[in-house]
Amino acid sequence: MRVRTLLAGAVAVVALLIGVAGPANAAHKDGSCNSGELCLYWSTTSTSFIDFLIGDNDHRNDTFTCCSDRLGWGQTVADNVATAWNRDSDAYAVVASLLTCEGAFDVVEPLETTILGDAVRNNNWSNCWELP
Ligand SMILES: [Ca+2]
Ligand SMILES: [Ca+2]
Repeated sequence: MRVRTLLAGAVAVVALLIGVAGPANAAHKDGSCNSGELCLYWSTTSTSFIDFLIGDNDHRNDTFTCCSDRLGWGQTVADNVATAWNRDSDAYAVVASLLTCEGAFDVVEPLETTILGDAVRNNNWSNCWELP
């Protein structure tokens, strides 16, 4: 009886760990580029990035969160993004040159990875989502 209780406890712990790692638990700016997020990279997709589950009206107070061994880590996101990966399967990601998604912009289609256009590459201050 005691063994069975311990086993049940162990199974519950494993289920909890799997739950935390699952894509249904995508977390905003946690340094993991999850399904449903927009990930903005310092340069190519092998450099540091920041992951947005929701839009952000001001990139000047953000830094690249993943990963400490990658180029660009810790630098300010504003005016420093070259590549974008939209991991949402429905929404269009907008990267803009001014605050609150104003100014020049580039649109990243659902599930697309792209080098940002000249207007916003290294000239980004905010991002938002647009549903089709
Ligand atoms: Ca994330
Ligand atoms: Ca911000």
